[in-house]
This record gives sequence, C-alpha cells and structure tokens, in this order.
Amino acid sequence: MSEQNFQTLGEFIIDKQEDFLYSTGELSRLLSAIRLASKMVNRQVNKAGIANIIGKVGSENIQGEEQQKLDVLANEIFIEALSQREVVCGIASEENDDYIEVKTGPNAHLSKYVVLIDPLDGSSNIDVNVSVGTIFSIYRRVTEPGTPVGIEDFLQKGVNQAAAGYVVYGSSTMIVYTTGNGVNGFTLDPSLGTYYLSHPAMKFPEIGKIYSINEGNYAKFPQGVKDYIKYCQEEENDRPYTSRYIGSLVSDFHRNMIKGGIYIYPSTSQSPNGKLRLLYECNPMALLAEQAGGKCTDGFRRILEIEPTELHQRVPFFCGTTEMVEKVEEFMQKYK
Ligand code: AHM
Ligand code: MG
Repeated sequence: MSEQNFQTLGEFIIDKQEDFLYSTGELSRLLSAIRLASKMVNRQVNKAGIANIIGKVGSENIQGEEQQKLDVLANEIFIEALSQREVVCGIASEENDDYIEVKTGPNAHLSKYVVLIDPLDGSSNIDVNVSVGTIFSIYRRVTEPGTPVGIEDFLQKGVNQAAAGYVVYGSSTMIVYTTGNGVNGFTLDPSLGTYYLSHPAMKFPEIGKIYSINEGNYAKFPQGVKDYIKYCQEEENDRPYTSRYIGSLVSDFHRNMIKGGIYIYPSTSQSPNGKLRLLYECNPMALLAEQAGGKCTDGFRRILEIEPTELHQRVPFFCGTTEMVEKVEEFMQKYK
C-alpha cells in the first residue's frame, strides 16, 4: 500500500473535529500547532550531534537541574508556536518558573484552552543519542475567556484534561495523543514531513511482563516497592519478568503500552514525592494510560483525581498494565 492510502494526522484531526457537534475548531488548531512544533523540535533533535548544540547552557531550571541546550530550544519552539498562533490563552512549562499569559494578538485571550508542557523530557539522554520526548496536557480554562488567565486554570485535576499526548523522538518520531476517546499513534515520514496514522486505537496488552524502575535507588524505596521488585524477579508462573529502563519516561511508557508493562517512579527516602511532576508528566501519561486500558496511581490514589496545589508539584508514579499496577498496590497497602 502506498503512503497515499494512509490517513495523515492533519486529516485525522479534521475528521475527529466533526465528531463534536458544537466544535469551533479551536482544539484542532491547537493540536495542529503542537504537530508543527514537534516537527521543528524533531529537526533540532536529529541534528543535535552535528550542529554542536549538545551541551549545557549553564542555567538551572526551577527544580535545580541543569538545562541542556535542546531543552531551552524545545521550550522556545513550543511556546512560540502555541502563542503566535493564538490557540491558547496560557502556557505552563516544566522549564519555566511560572505560567505565561499569552497576549500575542487580539484573539489570544479569547481562547478557551491552556497547555501544560514538558518540552523535552529525559533530556539527560540527549548527549548519548537515546530517545527523548515532549509531553503535553490541555485543559479548558475555568476562568472567563477574555479575562487574564489565572493559576486556577492550570491547577486542575487530571480528569479535566481535554486532551493529552506525547511525542517520542526515537528510532522514528511518533506523536501519540488522546482527546478522551481512545489513544492513537502517528509516525512521521521524515522525507515528507508528514505524520501518518500508524497505531490506531492503542491498548495495553492485558498481561504485561516488563517492569521499568531505576533499581539503583533500591535501598531508598518504600518496602512495598522492594517487595514488588522481588515478586517480579521470582521464578514462578510467568515470572521472572523482564527489566527495561531507558530513563526517558516517554520511551519507557511507549514500550510498555505496546508490549505490556509497568513504569514506577516511587517516593524515596530522600524524595518523599518521587521525581516526576504531576502536571507536566504524570497527568498526561495517566490519561493516556487509562484511555489505553491501563492504570495509573501514586501507589494508593488515582493520579487523575489528585487536587494539584502548585505548578511544579511532584508525585510518586505507578503506571501501566492494570493488573501489574494493582499487584504493586497490594504490596504498598501492606505497609500503609
Ligand atoms: P526530566 O524532566 O528532568 O528529563 O526528568 C524526567 C525523567 C524521566 O523521563 C525519566 O523517566 C526519569 O526522569 C529518570 O529519572 P532517573 O534518572 O532518576 O531514573
Ligand atoms: Mg520531564
């Protein structure tokens, strides 16, 4: 079959827009802006080695981590693309201390959407040529369109997300997203610069055999997590499971959704809330996971129902094949 027979992401977005009776096309335009920005970031990621843009820029972001040059670039590209097109009224980025009110043109403040974004997740992997990703989360604002956007527009529970997704800049580049009606994946044909629907209706397999966790931190994990790791390693029935950890959330999640598995970033004795951010990383992944038949909790509570209190809040994260997440929850309960 030639590429001409496959549906492009652009066509898919328009088709889906027609499913919503009163759609104004705003969400479609917003997704198109993300699609464009992702191609621009992809170009930068691909040429990182030759363009000598790998390296640390010398500044630190709000979490006190060193930013890589590509983080800064990706952040700028997404913010520019989203604000210049007036498709959102506000943007919060993992790389910025505070949210941005979009005021680029006369229509920006009329938009009903805000975006939260991790422009380049897993950026410590860039200088060793390992996959990185972009994660995005979209909400309808709760304040009146036309008024300045407020912190309450961003501090919403994950269940309120209008859409969420990620881009994985991997051996091929893919965009995977949901608008709350299943998960679909699109692969970029780099020669044409076009995304094609390659993974319709993505679902976690019911049985998973992969566990993904940074076991180097074992000594610092809660006892429930330690017990679960031992359970994964036991020789019984279909165990031991396989351990796979890229250290790039998007890639680890993507593999586990396709093959069946669990990703865990738990609390540790030093970081009681773990490492990952509720708003930029956990909520969008949780919506995708649930839409793909998986499960996502902090070990006890559904991630999507956690009431956020601050933009850069962190939360322990257990995400993947439902049956595996429920098993680790059983272990966690024992030490509650
Ligand atoms: P980042 O947002 O600073 O890139 O950190 C998030 C990344 C995730 O992609 C990944 O799963 C995790 O951090 C890995 O952390 P660790 O190296 O502690 O295992
Ligand atoms: Mg991140």
